[in-house]
Amino acid sequence: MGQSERHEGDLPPGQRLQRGWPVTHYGPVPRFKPDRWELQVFGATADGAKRSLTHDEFTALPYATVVGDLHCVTKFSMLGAEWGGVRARTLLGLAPPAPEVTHVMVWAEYGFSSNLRVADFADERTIFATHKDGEPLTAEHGFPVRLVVPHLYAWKGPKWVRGVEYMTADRRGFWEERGYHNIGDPWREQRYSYQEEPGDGPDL
Ligand SMILES: Nc1nc2c(c(=O)[nH]1)N[C@H]1C(S)=C(S)[C@@H](COP(=O)(O)O)O[C@H]1N2
Ligand SMILES: [Mo]
Repeated sequence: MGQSERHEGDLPPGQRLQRGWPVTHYGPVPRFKPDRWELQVFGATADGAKRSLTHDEFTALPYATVVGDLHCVTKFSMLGAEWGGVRARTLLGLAPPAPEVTHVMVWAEYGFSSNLRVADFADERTIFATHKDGEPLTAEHGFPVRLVVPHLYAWKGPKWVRGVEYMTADRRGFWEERGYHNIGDPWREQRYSYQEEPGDGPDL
């Protein structure tokens, strides 16, 4: 099915609709400590410098909303949520990557991570969400900041984000190292790493 044939409200293959919003993650829910929290942008930045944003600095960035779905690889989907926060594009503008950057690693509390191609990260709907449907996120859903990448499976969106690493070569994140697909496009049902084709990801 081509992208042009997709309609608002469609479910990717093999997914079912979920009522409510379940909580899914590996490990404990971190406690937010405002004065210790910072968002770091590091790796191959254009000027070689590392950036660090305090929580106040982050929440002062331009606020945007995007409508996007959440597709968990365990087969439930939530459709049409309105996410509020800071677009990934805004961060790219604030801390530009070097021209040779091809991928980013998004880091969360406790070492959780997920890798994305720069184009997926720079997508107009990729957002560091602080709110859903006008309400601040709860701790379980990623407060204070979680990434949402509506066009990819939801593990590509770490909750409790703390860092963005610009990379000049691809590297697998937490689930991508543990059997999940390196790209994770739900419309192509890219669930598992054994489905990868040459060029989809680094060697396992
Ligand atoms: N830090 C962190 N973020 C994570 C995960 C995780 O284990 N740790 N799980 C991912 C998965 S598999 C899913 S489906 C979504 C679930 O988000 P929700 O609990 O808000 O529904 O979070 C993603 N983000
Ligand atoms: Mo998931």
